[in-house]
Parts: sequence; C-alpha cells; structure tokens
Amino acid sequence: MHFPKVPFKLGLYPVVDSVLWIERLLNVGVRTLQLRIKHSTIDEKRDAVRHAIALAKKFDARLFINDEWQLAIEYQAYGVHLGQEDLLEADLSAIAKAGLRLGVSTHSDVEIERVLPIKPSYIALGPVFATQTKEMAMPPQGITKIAEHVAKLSTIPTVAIGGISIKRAEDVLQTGVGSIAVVSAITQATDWRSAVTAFQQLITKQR
Ligand code: 3NM
Repeated sequence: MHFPKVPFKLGLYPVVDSVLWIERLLNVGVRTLQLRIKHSTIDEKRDAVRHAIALAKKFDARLFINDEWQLAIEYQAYGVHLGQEDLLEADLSAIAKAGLRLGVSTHSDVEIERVLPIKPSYIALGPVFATQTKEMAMPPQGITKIAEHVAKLSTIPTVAIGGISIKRAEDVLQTGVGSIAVVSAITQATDWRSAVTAFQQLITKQR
C-alpha cells in the first residue's frame, strides 16, 4: 500500500461540518481542511462531499474527508481521514489505489504502533486537551506526551487535535508538531476570521 505524501507541515487544519464552513475558510486562505459530517442522511453527505471537493479543487486546497472514504474516492478528494474503528472497515488499498492521501487518528502509544505499518500520510495525535466537541474514550494526553510522540515520529507528518485554543496553540506548536487541527476555536469563536488570522500568525512565527 502506498499513500501519496502530504507536506511535512500541514499548518492550520480546521475540521468543519458543512460546505458553508469550507467555503468561508477557503476564502480567507486556509488550505488544509477536513469535512467531518456526523448527523446527516447519506444523500446530504454525498451532496456536501461532492460540493466541498469541487470547491477545494478550485482553491487548490487539501481537503480530507472524514469517514466517507467511498464518496472521497468517487469524487476524487485530496485525502481521507479515518479513526481507529473506521480503519478496520475501510478498504485501504482502494484508497491508496485511487491516489488519495490517508490521515489517521491516534490517542495512545498503542494506537500509534497499530497504524505505523499502514504508512499513513499523516498521524493525528489527540486529544491534547479536554474537548467539548467529541466524546473521547481516551483521556487528554497533554503537551509533554504529544512532544514525545512527535519526536518518535520524526519522519511522519503529525497533527495535534483536541481542545486547542489560540492561547494554547503556541505551546502545542513548540512540540514540533506539523499541524494543529481545531474545531471549536474557529467555529465557536465570536470572530472566526480573527481566530483564523491569529492561528495563521502563530504558525508562521514557529516555522
Ligand atoms: N478528534 P475541538 S478531538 C474530532 O482526539 C476530534 O481524535 C479528536 O475539537 C481526537 O478543537 C476532536 O473543538 C475534537 O476541541 C476537536
């Protein structure tokens, strides 16, 4: 299995649940994104995935589709993002054969060991902090543990996720992680545009 590479530092990586958010973020210069839709019918998902992929292509952006790997292949997304359970069910060789990148979620040393043989395009490490956005079976790992993972995974692009606010982003970036993935720090912000700018500035400063 051979998944195409992604840039070693993917930068700011918002995870959003609608085409509207994809469009907003593309328009302010975000170029790595994930569409993560959980509570919709299959037809709604198909429409959103198709539309989001078409938009991302226009902006030459890296759009990862969460879970819906068949739709991602059908509409030729940049990549797919899978959780530990989805990994067991997805046809990874079909994803690789279609030329899509693969990002995977991990929450512990054991989960990292489990995904390494797959040689994913990037490994997400989470949750860094407690998060209100997703019910997590695993406790927050904290900055020190994330830094340890990043050091061990020195040849694989990494993404930190979970409870990352602008205030905490600087510490997270100091672990050397290639990217920070955020949901609420952007979608629940009183001024989401300023939030995006603040994250982008921190990331540029760390490079
Ligand atoms: N995955 P927020 S944490 C979607 O650890 C997701 O795998 C996580 O949302 C993981 O930035 C998470 O609002 C939610 O905390 C992140």
